[in-house]
Amino acid sequence: MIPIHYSAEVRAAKDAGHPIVALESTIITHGMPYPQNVEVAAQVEQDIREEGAVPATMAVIEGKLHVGLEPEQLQWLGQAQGVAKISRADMAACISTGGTGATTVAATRIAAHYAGIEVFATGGIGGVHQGAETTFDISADLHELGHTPVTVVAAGAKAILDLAKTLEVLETLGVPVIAHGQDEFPAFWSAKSPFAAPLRMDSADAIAKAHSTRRALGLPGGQLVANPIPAADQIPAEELAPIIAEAQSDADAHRITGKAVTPYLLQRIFEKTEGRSLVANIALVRNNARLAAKIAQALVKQR
Ligand code: PSU
Ligand code: MN
Repeated sequence: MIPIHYSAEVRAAKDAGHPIVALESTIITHGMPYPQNVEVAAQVEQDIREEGAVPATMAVIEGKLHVGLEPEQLQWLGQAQGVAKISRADMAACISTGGTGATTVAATRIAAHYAGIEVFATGGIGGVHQGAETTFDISADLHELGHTPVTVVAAGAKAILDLAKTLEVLETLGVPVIAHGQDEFPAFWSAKSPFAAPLRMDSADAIAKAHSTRRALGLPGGQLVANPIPAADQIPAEELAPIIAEAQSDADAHRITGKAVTPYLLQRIFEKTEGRSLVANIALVRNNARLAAKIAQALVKQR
């Protein structure tokens, strides 16, 4: 077995059987600028505590798998240069070579499951990119949702993606997509999209029951809970559409490929919205963290 380096808080919660919520770290190293990244990460952890659960931010630091970061480790990671973005494909290599990497949705799910954590909060999952019919750019996050029995709360898939194709792939992989409190699949910065979510649930309890039922049936894979951004914080989809299109054509013109695509698009959208995309991103991550904490608590109570 690969040893897990727990934060003191997560170790105590594990021993006591308290609810724990996993958090990713790519959003810190590749999704937001310093120092907001560290402030937001600490704030999201605090939101989870205030809802009665314990946060476990994942990262690989100098070859060690960390489940829960101490405040000084979070500070360090938020400023570190050259941190890898690790997904399913690079996780083992990062650990075996003594590397340092931030975990994407896919890698965070792997780490959470390895540490026995069943609930995870993030901003938006990766998915099928626009133009995937020629580039084949489909995030490993989707396959991981089909593999690992962890429920993730996200504000849908990022609107930079092809949402229709993303929903089709999730269906193919047998991933339940559950909209929280509305019928539509949310579009990250906007609460609504033109797409209906396949499932809808209105409480953390119902989501926790569905999670346990899936496990009891012996089905591999986890659930995607699509939690809309609070109405007051959203950016209307009509306003964002041309900005996303410009960012995508910039990415094409600069031949951005592979892992660099998502961080590049998010950065361009940040610049073109003069930072508004980041404000919305922070609001939705915090909202997701609170719902994830409630689901983790419901799971513990139902046991
Ligand atoms: N959401 C954000 N910023 C990010 C990401 C999500 O607001 O940086 C990251 C997540 O870690 C997600 C990853 O898993 O982008 C997807 O990358 P890719 O499309 O390369 O699979
Ligand atoms: Mn990709």
